[in-house]
Amino acid sequence: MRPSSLTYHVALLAVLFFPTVFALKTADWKTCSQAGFCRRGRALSARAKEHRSWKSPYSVDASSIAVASDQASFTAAVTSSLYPKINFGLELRIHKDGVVRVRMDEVGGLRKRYDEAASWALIEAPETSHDIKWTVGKKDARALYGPKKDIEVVVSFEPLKVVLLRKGREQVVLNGRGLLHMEHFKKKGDSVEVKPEDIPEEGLDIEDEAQKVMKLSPGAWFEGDSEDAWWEESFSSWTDTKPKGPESLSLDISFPNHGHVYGIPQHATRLDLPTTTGDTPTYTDPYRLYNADVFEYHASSPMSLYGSIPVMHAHSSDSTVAIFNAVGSETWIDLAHPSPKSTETHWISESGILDVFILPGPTPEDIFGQYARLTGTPALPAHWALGYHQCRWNYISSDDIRGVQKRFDEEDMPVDVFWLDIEYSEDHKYFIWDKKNFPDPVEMTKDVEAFGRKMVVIIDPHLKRTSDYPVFKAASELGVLVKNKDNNEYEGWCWSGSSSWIDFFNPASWDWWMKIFRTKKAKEWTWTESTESTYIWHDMNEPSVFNGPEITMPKDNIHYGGWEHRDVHNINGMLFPNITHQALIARSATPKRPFILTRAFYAGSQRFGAMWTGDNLGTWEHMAAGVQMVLANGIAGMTFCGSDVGGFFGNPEREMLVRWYQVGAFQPFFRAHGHIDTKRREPYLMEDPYKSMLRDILRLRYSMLPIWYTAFREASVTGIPVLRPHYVVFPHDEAGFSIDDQWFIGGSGLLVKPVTEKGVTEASIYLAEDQVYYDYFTHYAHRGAAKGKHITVSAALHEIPLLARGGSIIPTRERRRRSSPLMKLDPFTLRVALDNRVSARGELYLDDGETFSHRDGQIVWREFVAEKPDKKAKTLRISSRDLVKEKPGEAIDGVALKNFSPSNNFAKSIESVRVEKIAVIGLSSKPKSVKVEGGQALEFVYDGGVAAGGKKEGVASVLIIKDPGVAISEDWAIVIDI
Ligand code: NBV
Repeated sequence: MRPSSLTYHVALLAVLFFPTVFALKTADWKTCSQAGFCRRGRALSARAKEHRSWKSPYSVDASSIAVASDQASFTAAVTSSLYPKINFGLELRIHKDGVVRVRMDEVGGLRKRYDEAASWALIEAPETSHDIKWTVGKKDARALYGPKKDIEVVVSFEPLKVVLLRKGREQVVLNGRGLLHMEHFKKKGDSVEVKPEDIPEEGLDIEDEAQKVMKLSPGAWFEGDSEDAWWEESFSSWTDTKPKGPESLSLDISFPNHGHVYGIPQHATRLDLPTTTGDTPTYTDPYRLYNADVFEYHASSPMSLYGSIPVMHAHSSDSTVAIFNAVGSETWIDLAHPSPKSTETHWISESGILDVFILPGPTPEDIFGQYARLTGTPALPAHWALGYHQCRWNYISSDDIRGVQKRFDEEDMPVDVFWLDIEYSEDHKYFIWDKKNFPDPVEMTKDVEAFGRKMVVIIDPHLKRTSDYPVFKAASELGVLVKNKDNNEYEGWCWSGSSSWIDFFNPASWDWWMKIFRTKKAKEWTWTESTESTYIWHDMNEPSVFNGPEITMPKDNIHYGGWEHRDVHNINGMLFPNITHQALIARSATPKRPFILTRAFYAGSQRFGAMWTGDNLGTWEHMAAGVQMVLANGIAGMTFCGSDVGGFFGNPEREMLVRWYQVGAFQPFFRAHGHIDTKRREPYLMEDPYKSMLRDILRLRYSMLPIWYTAFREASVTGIPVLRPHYVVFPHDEAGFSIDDQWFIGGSGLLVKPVTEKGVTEASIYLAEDQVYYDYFTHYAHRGAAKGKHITVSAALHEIPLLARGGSIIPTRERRRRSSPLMKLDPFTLRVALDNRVSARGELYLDDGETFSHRDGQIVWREFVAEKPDKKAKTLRISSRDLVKEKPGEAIDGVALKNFSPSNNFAKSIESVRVEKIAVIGLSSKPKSVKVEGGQALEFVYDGGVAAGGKKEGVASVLIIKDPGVAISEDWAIVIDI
């Protein structure tokens, strides 16, 4: 039996027999000290620490500086005093929005370094600013820019250092600690003559004066005196042949005035990233970015997981800045806080050029915009994709799927999507149905579609190497499979046995792959046994290879263009959803928005769909870690994200399952999933009271779909994540910078803190401002405080701590339906949660939810405002206005509203959709009358609550206006005479 499969099965037995005791395995993955280049990088930083006057050997050759005539770029030659004959080129570009791109590459080297990571991540070549003036002095070059001319980039020449300042304060510093090192390509046995004057006094490790003029191993004081893992390296039973030799890249990036850093997903750790170096580091290893299928991952660890986004936000109460380090190879990141208000990081990558984007902020929202202009915004999902997804490994037959659907309907539980894991396929030849159990896949899908529902089917990236598998056969004939180091088709082991992997870096694979997804017969093999309601799940795309080093591909495998797998590993997984995304758009005459779930991801993956946090464990610890991970993924672009509800491994007890559904219902991607050996746990299988609790949670999610969809519109335009952690909403409130267990949903004003602990009956929520927050269910008015305040809310098992921030108008749909498409013509309820100043605002975005007609203006986008016409007025006016008209400069999915076509068939199609209820929460007295402005008087019911007026806490008053007779897509106003 292959080794990893054996370990897998042993671990599986442990899960089965000791359901809550999980074996946390780490030995299959490297620590930094087991990865040659990371060891070298950390040793470099240790040497730098030992020598007080450590100085970077890299400097700018001032005579080589060239500034483009339009000021768009600054270029210069860089040399290292250790290797005077090796040339490097430095380039800085300042983009229109103030982002600074810093690139450095070896020039005229023995080989070319991989320089295409950014081209996979970026949406287009960024526009550079011409509104900049570089001033080149003797010691440095400077550019002052920004709307207030308060941002400055300084390139110091000797040693090379790049600093971004705002108002004279350092924001980001590259190579401030002198850890920059681009190992140049060399031949075995190369050494360099080091001249005595090139050796910094304090930086020298060598005591013998005579040695200074001898041939030293290259840069001994700097690089160390051993050729550690330069030409070959082993881990466990694998040997990496490293034909290119050492080519790693080390760079220190400091944030001298920022004490909190977030991002670099994916790791199972806190949002406010814990330290890995310094006096008392939380972790002893650096954070690792190397897409990996980590079996039973630890809930708190810097270890790699399935995806890698080299993006880090640095935050303080004054500003937020960020960096995007566009590198595709394995990367380790050390992190320390030399003082509570500053951060030092050290990035060590195995290969690639230096290509760092500095995002100047200064607010979190600016950072999201700057990052989105580089790598794109999250795709606007199909509306149904925000419903509830029911998955397990595996639903075993078409009739099983039909049976599950029937039970959901019998129990009156809404669900939108049923999922099929790998066992639907014949011998794990994906696309090919196992006809014994799935004799009628198209009919089965149609039965699901009959209720507006969809199927998602898994397509793993490993292709069974057998000539009766048309997908493998075609890929092999086309020559688009990844090659091994000897340039033959790479063969590894996965679910399908002996397998090969498509090399999506090869453009010849794209067209072919796209054609596979057509549902009609064609000359080539197409997936005729699927429908246009069949969507895709890409698992195992790190790629996971059972018999490969660290359960993935050997690094010396070869991709298109001759690049080694080591150069592109972290990008590789993203290409599957990328090309499949295009395929699903292309398969229909009227293109529909694709849905693709991916496990591996990279910067830019947000353009192609959703991701999940992989194989979590059925423990409370993992439930809480999942929340932190979803927040971290969100701020790095992957906002359409969720964790397996219920936990992938293990059999959750009832209480845990209910809590897990509560967490899932408040994550963007809401899917229950479980391992093949877990007991079935569909919500209808529970007994009461748990079953009713689960039903209520599902219904709550469905009632809130308008909120989720509206938040996704905003994310798809601005890049602001759907789940907003505290530091994003209150960037000046230090007390909240480490909060990662409560969050806001979009701009709706809903603040949630699901319980992730056993036996809890109360929860403490932090309120950052002097504002009223109403309990969503009881309308209890909690009062925050200007300096921040913790409140306690009841959180018995059936209760979800959920508050509506005063000042919000929240649109919901309260009718019960089997699936979300059936809600299309349902009426709306508006909850008006009045703030301290008796006002509120909210938004609602709607479109057909499945095609791209929204790009053509087929949308409804409303703003609701509740306000007193003036301070002393005795009336409260609640109005609805058309944001399409109000904001002509805004864009939806890249198309400016002013360019929309005037005819709006979508708006017409929902003309009849009413507002069926308006609930005004927090009025201080019973209104005298309520009427439609310029129209009829309306009936209302007023419940005065319990002593909740002014600054007092208690149950707030609720005014219910039933059936106000207004349509959701029209302008209207309702006047409440108070
Ligand atoms: O395809 C089987 C599973 C899948 O259910 C899970 O969600 C993935 O993360 N897959 C991993 C492979 C095997 C896991 C042990």
